[in-house]
Amino acid sequence: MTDPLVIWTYDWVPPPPRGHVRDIRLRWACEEAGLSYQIRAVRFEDRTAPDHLARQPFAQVPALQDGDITLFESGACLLHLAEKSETLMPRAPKSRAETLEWVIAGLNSMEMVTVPWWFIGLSKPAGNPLEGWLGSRLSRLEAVLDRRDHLAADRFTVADLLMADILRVPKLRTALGPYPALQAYTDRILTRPAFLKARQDQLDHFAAADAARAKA
Ligand SMILES: N[C@@H](CCC(=O)N[C@@H](CS)C(=O)NCC(=O)O)C(=O)O
Repeated sequence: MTDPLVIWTYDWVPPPPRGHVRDIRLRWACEEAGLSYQIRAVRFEDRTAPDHLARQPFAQVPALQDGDITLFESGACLLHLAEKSETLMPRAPKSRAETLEWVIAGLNSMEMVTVPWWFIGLSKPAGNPLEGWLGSRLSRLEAVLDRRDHLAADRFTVADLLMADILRVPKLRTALGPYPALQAYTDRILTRPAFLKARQDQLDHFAAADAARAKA
């Protein structure tokens, strides 16, 4: 019997990011693909300890353990999971190539804008200097999703999972009004039972940590 996959996250985070910590991407992918997995947690205060740096050199989460393979970067972890299940990535070369390109586009063309936009917006809610850059990316993605329901392969893939998670960065989802196709796409992908379970499981995980810390 093969060992179940292990998804590493923190034992605790402050309330604002709960439901958004990127281990959710891996939980969600495993739920979609029916892959069994365990959650293990590094103490938030111990994130720069050598054990954790060995699995995530930036002291972040998530990390994924699959037997003797340990991976960091949520995108790399998702692609590793996608190799295990056609639910996440079709095997036909053209569909597989489309899935790969949209995973990279999610990370390198969208998330490289959405995260700085969100972060700068925390201190500059009006007049965010990245508004124009974000708007140009959202407009182009709107044009793509106006013509089809999914990014790649004419069906749900790990690229949609990742893009929908990127588009739900706090504040962005409510700013999707001028982009009806993007809004409909995000709403649709985020009603998938696998996402709802992954999100609830993450919220429960951090709530349990609160209870454990209150007892200690
Ligand atoms: N590029 C990384 C980003 C990971 C990341 O930002 N993780 C956050 C949680 S969602 C984290 O660990 N933040 C704590 C920190 O940066 O110290 C990935 O996609 O895995």
